[in-house]
Amino acid sequence: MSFPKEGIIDKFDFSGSYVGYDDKKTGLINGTFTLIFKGACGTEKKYILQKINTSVFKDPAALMENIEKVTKYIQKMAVAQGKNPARSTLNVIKTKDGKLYYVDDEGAYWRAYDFIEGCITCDKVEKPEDFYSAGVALGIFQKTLDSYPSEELAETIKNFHNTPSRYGDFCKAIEENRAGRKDSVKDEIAFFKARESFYGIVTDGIANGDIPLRVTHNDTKFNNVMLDKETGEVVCLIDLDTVMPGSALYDFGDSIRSGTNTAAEDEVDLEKVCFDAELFEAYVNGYMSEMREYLTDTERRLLADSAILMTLECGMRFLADYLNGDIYFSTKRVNHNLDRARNQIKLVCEMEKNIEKMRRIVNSAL
Ligand code: GN1
Ligand code: MG
Repeated sequence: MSFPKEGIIDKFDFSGSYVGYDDKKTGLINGTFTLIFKGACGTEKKYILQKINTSVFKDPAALMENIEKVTKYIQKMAVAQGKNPARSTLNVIKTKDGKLYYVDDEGAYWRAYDFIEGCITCDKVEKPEDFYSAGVALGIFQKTLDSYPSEELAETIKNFHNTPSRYGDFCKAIEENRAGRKDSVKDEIAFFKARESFYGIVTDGIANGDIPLRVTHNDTKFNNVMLDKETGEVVCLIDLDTVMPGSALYDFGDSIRSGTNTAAEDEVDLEKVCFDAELFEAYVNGYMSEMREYLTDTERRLLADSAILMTLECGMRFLADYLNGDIYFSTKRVNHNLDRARNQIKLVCEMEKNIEKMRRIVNSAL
């Protein structure tokens, strides 16, 4: 992504004088830059500037409203609990005319945050302690927002983690076969079709009232968890674009999908893709330390299964995008989405082998 024209930087209420930028290359959706400023006495201050992907987020104004409401609420709760609000969540930097985003002359949407100093985010979990902390981070996030009325937030991407609806999109992609790739992925298609009866486990619970709608993050990949660079302790969850009403199981399951994979999400050597039960246990313990008393019986019963559900959902999204001609996720090579889909399929198989063990781990943490 090319760097924004300086005119854009001028629109935000940054303090100090602009020195330069870094291009951050993680994330499959938005373009992200770190801006460096110098204050009057020479101190450096950084900000995050992002171009919102409006083909994914069709209503960036509602998205920014959601983020502002949730971050202000978390900051307020942090102050009340004697915590540092600046390290408890993101902080939106408004434009000079008080808006949550700036629309440039090409119609692109830009937004900015304070840069949280002294933290790291990693694509891969290196040690159980870090994944324990990630579980604590999600637990704190959900617990803090337990009292926030989720109906005040907009559903910025309809049916984002509605797995039956994602499966419907997947079937449509097969039928349309837009990129002409259908016949080359028959086995992968059959894998997702064979599991159709499983896809409703969470949406059915929501429909019959056994699973509450909460404020959820909806993109709890390990690299969206900020940890302290020195101590490894929890700082906060970042990437709040998909914060909206959802199920706690979406967040738990997606964390496990991303963090317990012994390989990268796009690793092509499937021998390397396994499920790490030790990391699963660490996450469960961290998460439970915060959320144990808040979960309903149905949520507790489905925690282990939600990891399989979210892995299946992500896998079918990658495969659907492959069938559609790679129009959603950013890709760096021809079969990138197919590689990702195969990787998730392997991970599902590994989790299915471990499901009884996973359920036992959850039960002992309760
Ligand atoms: C996308 O933007 P990023 O990389 O954090 C996607 C998630 C997927 C993830 C898979 C808005 O997240 O749902 O789980 O890729 N975000 C959106 O890596 O679709
Ligand atoms: Mg994201």
